[in-house]
Amino acid sequence: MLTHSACEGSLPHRFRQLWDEIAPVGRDAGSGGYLRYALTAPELTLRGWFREQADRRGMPVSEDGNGNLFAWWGDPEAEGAVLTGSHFDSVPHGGAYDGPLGIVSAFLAVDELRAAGVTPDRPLVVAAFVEEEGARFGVPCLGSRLLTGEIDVDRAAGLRDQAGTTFAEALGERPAGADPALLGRFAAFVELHVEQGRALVDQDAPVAVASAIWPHGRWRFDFTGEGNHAGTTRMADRRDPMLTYAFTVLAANKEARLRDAHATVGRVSVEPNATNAIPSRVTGWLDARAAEAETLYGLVEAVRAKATDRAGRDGTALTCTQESATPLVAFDGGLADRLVTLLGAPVLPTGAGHDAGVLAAHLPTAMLFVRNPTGVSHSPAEAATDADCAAGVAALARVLEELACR
Ligand code: HGY
Ligand code: MN
Ligand code: MN
Ligand code: MN
Repeated sequence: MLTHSACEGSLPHRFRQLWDEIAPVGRDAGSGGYLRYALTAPELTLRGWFREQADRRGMPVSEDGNGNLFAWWGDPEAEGAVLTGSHFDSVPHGGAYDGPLGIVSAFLAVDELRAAGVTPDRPLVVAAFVEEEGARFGVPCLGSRLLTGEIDVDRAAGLRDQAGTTFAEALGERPAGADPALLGRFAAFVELHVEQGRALVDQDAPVAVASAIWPHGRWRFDFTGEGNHAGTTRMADRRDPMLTYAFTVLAANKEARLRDAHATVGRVSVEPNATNAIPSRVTGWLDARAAEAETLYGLVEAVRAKATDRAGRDGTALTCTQESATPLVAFDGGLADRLVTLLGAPVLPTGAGHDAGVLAAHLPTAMLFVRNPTGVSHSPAEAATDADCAAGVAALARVLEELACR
């Protein structure tokens, strides 16, 4: 058995040393946040770092043709492998921990197991999934959706970033799509992630086990009107899509509060985006989440109905397109119970999406959350202490040992 004393005294220090290797990559000096979009220079640097880490540990790396990387400790052809890892990519000006913490912790957990003389009976695999945030190509968890066949390959290949580059072009090939043979080699997936709220601060615990992910999705609202001169167009003559957009944002907030759900419009684009022109078009992206699918879809329908009604009054037009959807994810109860018993950790649901949520439909999957003292995420203010990160590594190592040693 792995004992806590394996390298405990030095673990926060070793965490910091490894962490500092990637800390500067893609960091914006102005905001202090990260611009690590999938398959752009900073993320490619991190993927190179992943290969170096695997190499240092004698772990061969395989790719699945979808942009996902896998580093293997043990025979890549063997069945029953235990998968861990997360993603490198960030939202615009995102925090340091969302994603990379799961990958750095995975490599350190391998080190912990080796230092304790543990030899797994099944392969242990560290993964880096591509485009988890959907910040570049619009669809979150794109890599894991491709691997599991949860997104059509042609649709994924043709997704474009804001410069017009397709995902296939960025990847350098048409994505390979579902790989049931590879998936079939994994007996379990455990993703460690920074907590994206304050529950562990309130509960005074460094690590939790996830119970569920709220159903959530993204909807694009395109409002069109008539572009015109700001100084000469009478107020009564305007067909201003910004008004319909603004009304819709307020409606989304109100409808979410009524239902104890979450609605956010965090991205907007305006044409022609001139101070002295009434816009011709405004596009807003609605991110909506709720504990139950019925509540989620009821919320989106209510927002759409109110926006449509308002568009009629503003003389504008509205189209609403669903860009992604993630159903309720209830993590494997048996696996979560095992982890809770092993770690004595609290259990948390979350409103955040993860590759673990996609993989959960295909293999027994669990998540560990590490306390975030600010409770803030998708922002430079996201945080975790070295001590809590070390507790996360130790917890992950124990879990991997439990799952990979018969
Ligand atoms: O948007 C999300 O829930 C995430 O953190 N990927
Ligand atoms: Mn995120
Ligand atoms: Mn994440
Ligand atoms: Mn003029």
